[in-house]
Amino acid sequence: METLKAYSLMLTIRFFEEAIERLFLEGRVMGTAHTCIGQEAVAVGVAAALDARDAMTTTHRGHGHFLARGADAGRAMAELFGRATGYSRGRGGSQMMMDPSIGFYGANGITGGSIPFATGLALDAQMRGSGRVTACFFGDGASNQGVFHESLNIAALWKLPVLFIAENNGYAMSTATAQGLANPHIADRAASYGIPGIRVDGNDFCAVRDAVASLAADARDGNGPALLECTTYRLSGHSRGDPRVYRTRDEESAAWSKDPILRFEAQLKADGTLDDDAILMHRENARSHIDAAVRFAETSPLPPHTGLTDDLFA
Ligand SMILES: Cc1ncc(C[n+]2csc(CCOP(=O)(O)OP(=O)(O)O)c2C)c(N)n1
Ligand SMILES: [Mg+2]
Repeated sequence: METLKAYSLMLTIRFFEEAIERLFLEGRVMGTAHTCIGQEAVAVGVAAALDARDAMTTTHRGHGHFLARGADAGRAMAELFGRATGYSRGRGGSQMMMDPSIGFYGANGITGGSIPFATGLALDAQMRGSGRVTACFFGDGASNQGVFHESLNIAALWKLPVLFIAENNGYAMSTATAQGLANPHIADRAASYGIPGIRVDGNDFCAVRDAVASLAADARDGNGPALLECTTYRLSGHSRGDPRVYRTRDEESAAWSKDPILRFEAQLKADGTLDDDAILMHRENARSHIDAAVRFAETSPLPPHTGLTDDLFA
């Protein structure tokens, strides 16, 4: 992925998430959603290192991963608005978006739920010899689920081509990692299964991209899975309407000073790729892209009542 494309994607994700937070406050979108403001470099860094044939699974906080993988912002927004043009025809909402045609096998509202799913996708890839690598996102909280350990064990044992990407964003709802993880370094857990465990600065796009590129090449060569811990910070609240009483505004200000987008912009300016005008132009383009997505969603039809029982299996 070209650097400027990656930069645009990070902006698209940021403005998409900010739009959602605004739309909730205005009462224009119902239900709930978990935004990933502050975590854009992880989503785009991983997507930038994968091939078109590869697969991704995500969590309840998955809009960024989906957009980074190439989802259409209008259709993703329409899903949040419950419209027939949405990725799940308006029936799933934020935590049920998927599009197998771009190798995106879905969000998952069950904490840790996508970890065994990704492991199964990797088994499929191995059995078919497709050369596909599956990237599986999950949070620090999810790394405490039993299924995390079961999946890492079987993936290591069978040398499955799956990359377990832990987004250590400091919190699982209101529980800080220091309160929830006996060893705060998730990557250390890889040693229990004899697989590589690497920790990178998740606010650094290039660090994430380069680590994933190398681990994906190894997995594709038949060397099995790896665990990559990306340290970052959830700048947004856990979900809609979170008063964030479990942390201080000072802590948040310190985290904002490490904003991955500002950091990437500074880097692109320093190496002469962008100047202030170009940054402004990219920001304006990304904003109009999201404005158009909201217009598309809001003017799309609701699903017809006649189809209420379609796609129900139980
Ligand atoms: C099996 C299960 N247990 C509990 C929950 C409630 N829950 C929703 S999000 C969340 C925290 C997840 O934290 P983390 O894995 O760190 O992801 P983050 O929200 O930080 O992205 C919990 C406990 C759930 N959805 N599923
Ligand atoms: Mg977390």
